[in-house]
Amino acid sequence: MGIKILTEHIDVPGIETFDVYRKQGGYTAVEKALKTMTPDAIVEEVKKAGVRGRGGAGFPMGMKWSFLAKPEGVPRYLVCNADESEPGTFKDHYLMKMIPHLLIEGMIISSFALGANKSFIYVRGELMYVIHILEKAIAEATAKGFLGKNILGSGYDLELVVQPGGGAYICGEETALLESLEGKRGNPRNKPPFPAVKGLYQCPTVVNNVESIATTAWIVNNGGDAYAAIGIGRSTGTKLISASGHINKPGVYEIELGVPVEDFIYADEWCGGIRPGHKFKALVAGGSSVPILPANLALTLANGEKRLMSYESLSDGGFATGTMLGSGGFIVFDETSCIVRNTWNFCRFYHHESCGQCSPCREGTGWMEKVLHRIEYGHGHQQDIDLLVDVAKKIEGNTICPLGDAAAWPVASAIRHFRDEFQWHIDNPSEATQPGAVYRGE
Ligand code: L3W
Ligand code: SF4
Repeated sequence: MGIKILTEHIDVPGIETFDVYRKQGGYTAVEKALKTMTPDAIVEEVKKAGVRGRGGAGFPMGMKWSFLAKPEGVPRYLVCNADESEPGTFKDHYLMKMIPHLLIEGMIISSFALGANKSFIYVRGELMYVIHILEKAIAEATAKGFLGKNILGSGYDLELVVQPGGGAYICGEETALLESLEGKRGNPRNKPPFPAVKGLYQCPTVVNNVESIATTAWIVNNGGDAYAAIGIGRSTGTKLISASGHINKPGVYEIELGVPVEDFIYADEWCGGIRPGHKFKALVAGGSSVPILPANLALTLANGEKRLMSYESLSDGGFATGTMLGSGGFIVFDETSCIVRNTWNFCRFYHHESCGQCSPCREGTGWMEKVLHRIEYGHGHQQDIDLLVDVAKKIEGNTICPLGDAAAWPVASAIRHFRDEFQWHIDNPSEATQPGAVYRGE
């Protein structure tokens, strides 16, 4: 078993309570940070750690922190993005429900480092029970003097607010989240200005994912260099992977970055292989927004080396032969999966979740969904495959927020790698529309 930074104590009975968490060494990082470190020293350790944003973009966390504007007399905010709605991604929810104090500890450290006195955890609205778990944990931490006024006698004050989300995927996009937090409809804003300059209530704001914030306790306790020594290259540390699909052991796994994709799928300590009697067909490695890969490209790079679970290795080959680590939503498909149906399903999701502000996304996702639907249901036209490629291209890079790209990439990549399957649906409508019919390459 590899090193565990976030999940080491996750199975300890009662770890969701303050007392048990504290017995396992919890809140020692807050003590160290507030009593012995300056905010700048904490930012420095996070920079040294090289930890990259775990929500999907992989943007260096320390760099984001150092972009935070600090105008005199203007409040700064830290907002934790716990809206986790990416299909295939369920790791933040797991972390919060199992070990809520780890996130709270990270929020205290990060808020102190950024000079924020009021911070927010914006939680996916459907997860009311997680919201209750967090609120209970916040009440415990406050009662023990780790939140509120003059924390541990340091003179530092922090109010931590849990906000239920608006129930839309788009509210996980950082600027839509801020709009929603302000009580408005969750429409993404144009960037720049980035939240680091104009965020919540137009004040400087850092928005970080749950998993990113939760790492800061370990970084403060062990140092940024120790964190950077874990993982591979610029993919430092560990990553929570939400594994689902046709594998023997779906679940949330903490892996050291750099594990071969093949080992992650087949080793008993992780996914435990493809379900008995079936073959690995395709992989979505980083949540529904990233390009899908056929099994051979998922396992092996163009140079014959094994593909690794890291930001660089997963994107090796660009979009021609690679994909992205994204949020770590790892969905495995066996040969019984219809790629056309799956692509339509993802596209239907993005069409439904588009906020409608930009025409390429609003109209394009709708058209792609319609065309995919007719191919899947046996009414495809010969020109439909090229039409889909064209619509996807026109969306990509032409929208306010990444939802447009997120809708375009799965379609473009499915056609790039599984064009035969789309063609088969168009050429054999009566066969393709039989229940459970799947193209098997014959
Ligand atoms: C200040 C600059 N700040 C960039 C900040 C920016 C943001 C971060 C990354 O999208 C992706 C998306 C999904 N000054 C800055 C700056 N920043 N330049 O850095 O920004 P960006 O634009 O690269 O990405 P994003 O808007 O954060 C996130 C993908 O993740 N995804 C998963 C999404 C879903 C979930 C979920 O449900 N939990 O995570 C999967 O791939 O498609 O591409 O903070 O402000 N000059
Ligand atoms: Fe809204 Fe889509 Fe434009 Fe994002 S890309 S702002 S979701 S219309």
